Amino acid sequence: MPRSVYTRFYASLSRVLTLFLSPPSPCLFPSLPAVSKWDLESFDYQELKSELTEVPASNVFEERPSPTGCGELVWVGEPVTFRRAETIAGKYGVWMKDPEPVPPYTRETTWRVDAIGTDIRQVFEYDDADQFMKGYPSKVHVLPRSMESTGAIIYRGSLYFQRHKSRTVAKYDLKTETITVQKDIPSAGYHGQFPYSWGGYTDVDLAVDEMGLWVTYSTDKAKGAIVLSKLDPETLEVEQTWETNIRKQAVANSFMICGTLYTISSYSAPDATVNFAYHTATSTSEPLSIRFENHYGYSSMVDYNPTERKLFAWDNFNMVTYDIRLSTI
Ligand SMILES: [Ca+2]
Repeated sequence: MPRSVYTRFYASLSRVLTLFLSPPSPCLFPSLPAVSKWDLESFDYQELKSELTEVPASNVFEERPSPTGCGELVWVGEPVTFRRAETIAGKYGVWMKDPEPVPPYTRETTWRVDAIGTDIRQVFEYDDADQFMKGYPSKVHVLPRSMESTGAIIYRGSLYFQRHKSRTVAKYDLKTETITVQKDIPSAGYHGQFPYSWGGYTDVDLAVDEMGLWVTYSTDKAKGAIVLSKLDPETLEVEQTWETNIRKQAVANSFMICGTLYTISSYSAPDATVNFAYHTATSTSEPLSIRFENHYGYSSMVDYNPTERKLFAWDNFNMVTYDIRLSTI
């Protein structure tokens, strides 16, 4: 066969083999299948698409995760539902696992905050996925200060959250049940000044990835464009700041993977997309079109867990995860 056809055939074979031979990503809930039928069908579709868009032969052999496991987002799977909130307080919310837990917590410990209300203080702690799915918390924390909206994150045994009606981020130590540090995010808009498109006072959105702790917001100076800062998780000092060209109110949510900010086009459309990436390494952005399904029509929180290698989201009372794939093309 001609060399170009042979190269393409070999590339397809190599990618299919990679799919089946690579170790499965750490499975959040071992009782559930790691790869659904849909995922495989979708991968086939992705394969077809990548063949049509023609991958240059010279790039074919670089298309694999880097040694750190980092890469660029190329695919988001269909949402998998783990739990539905029982009351109206759970129409919006935050749920997550700690990507770097510290004792007494583990990678199985699961956390949940129902975020409807003006005095959000309760943080539900579950020993594992089974207890979470059954709705049996092992403990209910009551925060000494109330939380604003759905931007909170859990990292290294602490809950980081934006305080109600302020630009202050607080670090709450889950073991000692105290706020250990709090700091203003300089010039950050709050309480409806620069929310995401769905509103809900989503002015300040915290995120964790392979590189550490981040915060997404905007300022008067940035005129509503997304500003991104890397935070020291110990002191909450801003280490570095990037001003993007992505208007915060034009996107539904965002998350960080490997130092890149990704935004979602819509909180309600069933056929939404991950529509922009902003790379902090190069201070550049690029448009994307990676399918992202809002299955229940109202995604109020989307965040990445670098240990689980999944997106965690809260979609209209439902707590869901999405598998992802990264590439280093
Ligand atoms: Ca987010």
